[in-house]
Amino acid sequence: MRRMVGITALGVLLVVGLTACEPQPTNTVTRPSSPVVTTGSKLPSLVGTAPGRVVAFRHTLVGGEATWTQIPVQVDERRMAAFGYPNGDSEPKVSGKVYGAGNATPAALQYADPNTWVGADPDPKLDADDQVVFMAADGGGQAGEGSGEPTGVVPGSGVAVRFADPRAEGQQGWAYLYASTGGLDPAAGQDYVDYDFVLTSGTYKDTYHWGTGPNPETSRVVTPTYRIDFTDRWMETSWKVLAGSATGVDVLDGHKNQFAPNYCGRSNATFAGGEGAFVANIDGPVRAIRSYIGANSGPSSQRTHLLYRDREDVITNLRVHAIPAIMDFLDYSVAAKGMTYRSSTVPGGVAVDGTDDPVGTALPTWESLNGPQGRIFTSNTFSTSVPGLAAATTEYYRDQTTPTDSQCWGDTSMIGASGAFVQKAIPNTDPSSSGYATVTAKRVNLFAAPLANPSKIPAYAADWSADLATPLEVTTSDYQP
Ligand SMILES: [Ca+2]
Ligand SMILES: [Ca+2]
Ligand SMILES: [Ca+2]
Ligand SMILES: [Ca+2]
Repeated sequence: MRRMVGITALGVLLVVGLTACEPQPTNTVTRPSSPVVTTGSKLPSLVGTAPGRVVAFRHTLVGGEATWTQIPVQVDERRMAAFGYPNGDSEPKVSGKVYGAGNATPAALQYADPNTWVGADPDPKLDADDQVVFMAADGGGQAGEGSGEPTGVVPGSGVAVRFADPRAEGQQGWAYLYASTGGLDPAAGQDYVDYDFVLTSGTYKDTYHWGTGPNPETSRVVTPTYRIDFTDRWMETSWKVLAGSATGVDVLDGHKNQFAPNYCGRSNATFAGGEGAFVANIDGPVRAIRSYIGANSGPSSQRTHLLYRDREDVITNLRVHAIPAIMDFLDYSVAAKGMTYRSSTVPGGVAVDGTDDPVGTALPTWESLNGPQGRIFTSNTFSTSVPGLAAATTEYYRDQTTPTDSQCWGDTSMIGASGAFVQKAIPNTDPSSSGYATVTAKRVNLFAAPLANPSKIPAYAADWSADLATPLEVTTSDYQP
C-alpha cells in the first residue's frame, strides 16, 4: 500500500527511498530487563489525560496483518515538594512537605503519593513532569501506513514511542501510547511486581515516628524473579532469587552504608533510628517505587528503590553536611556460601565461603554472585560534582566467617561483602546550605536463574553493565494512522 502511494503520487524516484524506510515489523532491542521511561513533556498530545486512561500497545504484523496488542503501562505522577523537617510526631502536618511540617526548606521533584505527606499531584492529569513507563521487551515493530488504530482508544490520540539501542546499530522497537475511551485497564491484565508496604505500627500518616526511629516494617517486594524484604528505612535485609532452579534462600545480610570500615557511628541502623519520612510507596503493574528521606544529620538524604520484574534500581541522593568518606556495599548471609563471586577485576571468580580472597582494591564495573541459590549482577556508579571522587573510590571486599571489622548491624559474619569505599572527604551536599555539592549513587541489582555455564558470566555481566552505562534512546512523535 505504501509503495503504491509512492509510485502514484510521487513518482518512481521515491520508491527506492520508501522501500528503504519500510516499517520495521518487530522489536529488535535485546534488553529484556530494561524499562523505557519517558515523561509527559515528551507526550504533549496526552498531557491532560487522566493517568488511568493512558494505555499502551505494541504493533506486530501477523501473516501480513496489522495486529495491535495491549501492553502494561504505568504513569507515576511527580510534584515539587519541600523537604520540611520533623518538628514532632504530634505536630500538625500538611501535604506538600515530605516531613509534613517544618519551616521553609528547599524543594525537589518527588513521586507523588496521597498516603504520605508529599501528597497527591496537584495536577491529577498527566502533566509534563509525570513519568510514563513500560518494559522494552513489551514493545513491537513500527506501525506503517494503513495500520489503523487499536480499539478502545480516542482516535488520533496516539504517540509512537521509539526506543533504540545505541550499542547495537539498527536495534530498535516501538510502543504506541494512547488515551483510552475508558474501557481499558492500563495494566493490560499484567502485574510484574507486587509491593506490600507494611508498617508494624499501623498506617503511615497516623503512626509513623518522624522524629526518632526505629519504625519497624515487614515490607516486601515479590516478582516472579525475586523477593526483597525491608525492615525499616535504609534496611534492605533479604534477597531471595525465585527464577528457574534457584533455591530461593535469603542470601543477603544487608545493603550497607558506613563512613568507613570498622566504624559504626553512622550506619543504616542509625539512619533508621533517627528522623525520617516516606516520600512514596507505589505498587504498579510495571514497577514498584519505595522512596524515603532521613539519615541522621542528613534529614533530606534520600533513597529511592525502583523495583522492576527482574531488577532493582537503588538511587541514593546524599544531602548532608561535609562528611569524611562513605561506603556502599552488599554484605551477604551465610546462606550465600557455596556461591562464586566474580567481578570485572576478578572474572575468574573466588569462592564465597567465609575465607578471604585475593580481590584487589580497583573498583569493578560489575560484580556477580552465582550458585545454586541464584544469579545476581550488581552495578554501582556515582554521579557527582565533587572533583576526584571516582579516583578516590576503591573496592571493599571481605569474606570472613569471623570478621575483623565491626558488623554495625545484621549477622555476625561478613560473607562475600563487596562494594565501594569513597575514601575522600565529601563537602556539604545539603541543599539547605548555599553552595552545596551533589553526590548521587546508583546501584542496580539484577536477579536471574543460576547460569548453567558460569564461565559466560564475565561476558554477560560486562554487556549488561555497558547497557546500563548507555541507556536506550527514547524519541516520541505523534502517530498518524
Ligand atoms: Ca506532576
Ligand atoms: Ca499529574
Ligand atoms: Ca572466599
Ligand atoms: Ca554480615
